[in-house]
Amino acid sequence: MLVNRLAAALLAALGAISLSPVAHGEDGYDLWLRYPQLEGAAAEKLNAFNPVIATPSTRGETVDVALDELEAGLSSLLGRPLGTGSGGRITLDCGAPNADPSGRFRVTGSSAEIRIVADEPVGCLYGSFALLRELSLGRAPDQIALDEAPAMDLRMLNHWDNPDGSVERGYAGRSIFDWWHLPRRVDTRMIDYARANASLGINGTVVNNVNASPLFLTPRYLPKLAALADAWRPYGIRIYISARFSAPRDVGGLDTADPLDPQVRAWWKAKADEIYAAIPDFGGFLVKANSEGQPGPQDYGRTHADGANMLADAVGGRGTIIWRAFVYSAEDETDRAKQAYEEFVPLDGQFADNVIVQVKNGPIDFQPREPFHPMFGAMPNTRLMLEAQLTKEYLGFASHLAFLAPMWTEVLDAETGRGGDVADIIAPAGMAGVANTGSDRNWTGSDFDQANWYAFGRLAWDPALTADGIAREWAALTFSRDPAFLQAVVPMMMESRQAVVDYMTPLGLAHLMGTGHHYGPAPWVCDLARPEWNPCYYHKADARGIGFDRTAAGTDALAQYAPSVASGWSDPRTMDQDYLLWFHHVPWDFRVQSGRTLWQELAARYDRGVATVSDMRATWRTLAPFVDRQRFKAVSDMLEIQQEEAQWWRDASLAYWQDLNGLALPAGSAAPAMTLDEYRALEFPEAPGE
Ligand code: BDP
Repeated sequence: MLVNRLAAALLAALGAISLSPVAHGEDGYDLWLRYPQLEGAAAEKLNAFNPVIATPSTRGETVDVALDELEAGLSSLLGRPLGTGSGGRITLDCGAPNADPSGRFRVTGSSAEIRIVADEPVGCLYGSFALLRELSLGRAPDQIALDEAPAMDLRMLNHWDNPDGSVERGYAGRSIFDWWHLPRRVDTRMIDYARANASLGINGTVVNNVNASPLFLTPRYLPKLAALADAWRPYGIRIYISARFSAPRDVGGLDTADPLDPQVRAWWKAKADEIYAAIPDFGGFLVKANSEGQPGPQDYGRTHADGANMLADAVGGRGTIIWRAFVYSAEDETDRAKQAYEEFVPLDGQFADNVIVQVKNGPIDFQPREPFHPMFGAMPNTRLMLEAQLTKEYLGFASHLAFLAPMWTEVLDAETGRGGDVADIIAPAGMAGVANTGSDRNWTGSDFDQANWYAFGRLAWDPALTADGIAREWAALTFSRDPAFLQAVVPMMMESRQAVVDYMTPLGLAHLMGTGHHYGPAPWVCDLARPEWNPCYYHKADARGIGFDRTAAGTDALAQYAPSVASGWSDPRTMDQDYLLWFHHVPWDFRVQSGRTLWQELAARYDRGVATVSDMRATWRTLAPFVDRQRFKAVSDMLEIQQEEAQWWRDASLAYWQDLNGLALPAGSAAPAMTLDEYRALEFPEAPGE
């Protein structure tokens, strides 16, 4: 895209074409880095400033990238090449490279100069992107005053990509990583990927699925990984891999992977040495162990700490072990929502310093809404990192418009009652996002899913940012700066996630999706081998009532939270209704806070969800004048799918609940379009992502 922009700027200068924000169809490839030509007062101010980039005294690959970005971005915003003579100077003072850069920068503007100052080159790169963002949003050069440092060290994407090019829970085509042609050919997409990440401050990437192939630990893959590491280094991105715990057996020729076995320890140490010889700034390993059939230390009667510390010892001070807390076991009778806490909290203080435990936002699994994970705050002597899912496995895949920043800020801002909110707890570690990228031209399968990549990066940089502020920025950079557009599109984005909650899993319900592919409603599934694979396990509905009793009378999962938090959720009459059925089993005629019965409220929430999608479609229809035709149509088509599927979720769910409770639908609530048996009979052999 860099080349495209330079070419466009050149052509514009020759008078061959004029760049205009919506003049041509766009395919979304340029993400939020389009930098369309400024108009009106903003254009006048930047033209009056007349930027000229001063050559910095210290150069290097990262500073060179920053200079290229500034040159291309500014000329695109101006609609002409930059001057070289007199004009407003843009100066960079970038310090020296450092193995552990803070990323901090300051950008200050006056009528004659914009200064970008950082301790290390990557700070200059972040500052350059921040400057371009501010200018693109219409800020005048002399008004620029930024002083920023990331809130957390690790801001990373986790790709669930496989060596064969498939992507687990990927809805945007095939993997972006071309293992077949690497290391000889590094696709230009790898550079554009790095640019997009660096523009947000993302500084780490795990390139393979947590359900890891041991191939990534073989000599065959090392040059491939090294080629990517080399391509991304100038952008401040370190490469990590998911490590399969049984690799010493799978590819190491040993007959055990016991973390306390000296040969196993020596194998990992030698493996780490081999990797660091090829990639000196290799980030480390991400590990999913003893979960969903993955191997782990418990196979040998050892603990998660034994496993993590063995790897931590192998990488030593060179890298980090990120050990996932997403564990649950078939043999365990415990409420699934309690298992991670029960396994990990007793290990607090036992993990090596270079181990981070990565915890999903909620205690089950990336549902449309979950309470925050009770591990946050419960392990004061362990660094905990938050794992969010950008790819919308449980929120309508790429087809549904659901802006996830409101979900993530809900979690980040949640008070744990044990040393701050979740953002405070994770600050010493970081945030990981399960990536939503793929080979689709628009990267994320739909235009609006780009917003989730963007929002994740912005929040990992600064969790104090507001969701609507991020929506506004993204929409202005991605579609149009017109205030009339933003005034309509931001509220639409802001209500989109709650709409999904309403039409899929209202009032604290969870995990009612189709078996395996997780596409569409299947609350009726009750007969799968493992109890916690069944939607019935989660809703516990019958003729009398619905919901999972997690109070002391039930599984007492509530007791895993600090008393101040647990007490807020203990009384179904006064608590936040959004978590009602997560924590309580109540009769169908239970009176909720609206004064309605639970049954009436449930129907009303489903209806509200479907109605919100209709509103979103109506809003989008009014926005045609602001968006190029290609992307306008792409979004419209997706909204149509979402409308149909929202209706389907509502209808099939109500049909099933009615079958259990025998109640008539509340007045004003329309009958489902099909019978329950018809919904149950639907099959989706081609559903993506499995
Ligand atoms: C579940 C996904 C599964 C992942 C798992 C995980 O369905 O594909 O492997 O999470 O996070 O939600 O490990």
